[in-house]
Amino acid sequence: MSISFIHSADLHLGRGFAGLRELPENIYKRVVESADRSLERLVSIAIEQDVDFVLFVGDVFDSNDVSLRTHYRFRKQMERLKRHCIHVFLCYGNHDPIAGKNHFFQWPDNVTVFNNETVSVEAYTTKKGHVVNIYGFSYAKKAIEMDKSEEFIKTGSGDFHIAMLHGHADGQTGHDPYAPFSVRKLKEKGFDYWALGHIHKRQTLADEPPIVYPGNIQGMHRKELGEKGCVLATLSKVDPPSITFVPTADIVWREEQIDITGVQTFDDLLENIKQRKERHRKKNTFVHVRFVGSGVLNERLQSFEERDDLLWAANDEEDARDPFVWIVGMSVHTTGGWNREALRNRSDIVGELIQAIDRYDDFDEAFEPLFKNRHARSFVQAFSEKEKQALLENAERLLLTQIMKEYEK
Ligand SMILES: [Mn+2]
Repeated sequence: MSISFIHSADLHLGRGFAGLRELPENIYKRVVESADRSLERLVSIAIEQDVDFVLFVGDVFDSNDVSLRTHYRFRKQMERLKRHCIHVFLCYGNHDPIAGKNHFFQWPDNVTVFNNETVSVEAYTTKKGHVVNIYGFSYAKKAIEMDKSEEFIKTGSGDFHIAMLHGHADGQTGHDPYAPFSVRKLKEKGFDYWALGHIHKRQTLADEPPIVYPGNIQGMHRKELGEKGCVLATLSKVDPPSITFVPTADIVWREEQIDITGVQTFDDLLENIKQRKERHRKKNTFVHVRFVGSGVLNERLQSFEERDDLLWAANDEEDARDPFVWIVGMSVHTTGGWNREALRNRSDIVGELIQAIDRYDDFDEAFEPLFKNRHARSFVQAFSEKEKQALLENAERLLLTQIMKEYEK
């Protein structure tokens, strides 16, 4: 006796990509459609694998203001599943709560929506006659502060019990702590599978029973690195559960670190960048390049204009390639060939500068204008210690590059 299903969350369909307007038109179009294409692949996999059902655990849409086109595309994929008699269970998350929802279309009748903020249960009978109890809830508004796991209580005589929970596991970072819960408590509740959503990084928090974040289906910025997709799960009454990640993303985000130590010319540097690009040629890829090390190219890399030109050269003719490997940005963490300790011990302005940087802790004062500005305030959050350190290191690199250039004249 076994069942199989696809577990997916955080599709964020209809998301805008304001930061990527500089892209060539054909690549920008691909970005806009990337999540839709990922969903299309996910549905194809569900059909090929002939799963019993598909779960979408919240943040299906990026907001309640997404376009008619986005709703239409989603409905079309649900209809494909319907033609193959595959049922869908869906709950809405903090990005697409029930209140204020824009209903362009009705979903076909193979889609069951958990339309209440209180946890409820749906009993579903598979083609082989197994009864699966599926539990879920949707966000009514864009935040839930309470622990929803309390409301999940196994009921009825289903063969399998699956819980859908869009929320924040203890110990996670980088996401709003909505519907927070403890993994330890979930384990004690006797369910066969916890289908989580909300955290975009794919991870298995427990094996028995499986407690799984499938991650989002399409990376949306340079911090969401690597393959993205869904989880194909098989649960059985005799064998251990099988949990397989299936990549579906249309564009993969990567990072490449290039050490400039010993690199003498821009010919060599550009050649190096082009070789790195070919490593990713199998899929549409966005690459962020980090330059590290120290050497003769440092000074010119610190210049915004020259970096911009290098970026342009690295992407030359790339818009005609299929798949494309596009360099989306470059960050410079390089230094000149100098020895920081030796510079620090000097009794001139260079030594004073480095000593002042080492003593520096006036971050609050430096950030004050930013946090007092009512426009900036809504975009900027408090800086972590690590981010403060990175800002300081960047400032040091820029200052030293300028000052040493004058000294070495
Ligand atoms: Mn969320």
